[in-house]
Amino acid sequence: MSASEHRLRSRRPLPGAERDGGGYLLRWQGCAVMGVINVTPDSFSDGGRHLAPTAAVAAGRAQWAAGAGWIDVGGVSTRPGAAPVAPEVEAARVVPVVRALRADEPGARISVDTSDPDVARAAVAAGADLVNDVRGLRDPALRAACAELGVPAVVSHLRGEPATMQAAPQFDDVVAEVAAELRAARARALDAGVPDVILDPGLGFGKTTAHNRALLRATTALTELGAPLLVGASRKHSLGEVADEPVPERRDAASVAAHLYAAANGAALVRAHDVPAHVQALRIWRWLGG
Ligand code: HH2
Repeated sequence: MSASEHRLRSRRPLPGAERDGGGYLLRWQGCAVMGVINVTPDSFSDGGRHLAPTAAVAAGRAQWAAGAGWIDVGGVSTRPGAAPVAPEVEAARVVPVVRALRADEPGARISVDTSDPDVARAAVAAGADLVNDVRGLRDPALRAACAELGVPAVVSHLRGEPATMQAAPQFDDVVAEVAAELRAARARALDAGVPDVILDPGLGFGKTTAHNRALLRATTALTELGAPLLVGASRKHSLGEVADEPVPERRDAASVAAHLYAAANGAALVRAHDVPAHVQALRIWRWLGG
């Protein structure tokens, strides 16, 4: 079985992309790894570890050297109950890291994990190639920013707000509802002029363990929504519950297992804290014909 090809368009130069009409087209085979760099004091699994810019840049460079396809830099924790962060503080965390990574690794693809249009603009000016929004570009100002900047976006599924999302997640048919809402969010983004989107079911964002299981098991169906699919299960609570591991940093084996399942069912990207473990696992799986 040969791995399927995925495509992402941008109107800005994107490392590794070819010229395509007036823009750029990135193509890749199989499942790539998006490394997580949380420049925060309070992220659920690695808060504080990369708050110092030098630590964040070193970790990003190590992820790129280990074979990441993207490095995702975020300055706000989205865990339930996390304290709000002013956009100026968020920008002060992520922009120097993006700028230094761009300078040190000109070939790296860099994503900024934000829902704020001003942070997105500042990060793209500093060298980010992609906007990753856990709120699915529901803010028209963020859609307009991505359209104007000419950068593609990750459109992730979330109802409500991260602070309260786990209070009482409710779906009648989680797969059908998430698929319909992602389809609508994709259309809204493209209509606004965003060059392209990656879709993400938003595992753990307003979902129970049963919802997350149903969405993972529906990976193949979700790859048919007309965009590359990103799956972000890394270290999340549901994996800890099923694997019986209460400490998030000890959930990397569980994360690899969930992500290999997603890759085997057509995911184009997995968002992971432990990049070397994921790259190794995916290489072996590909070697065996997966
Ligand atoms: N999960 C987190 C953050 N950003 N982006 C996408 N597209 N998909 C995800 O599943 C996703 C995401 C949460 O993980 P993390 O960044 O490690 O934690 P925190 O929000 O506490 O910083």
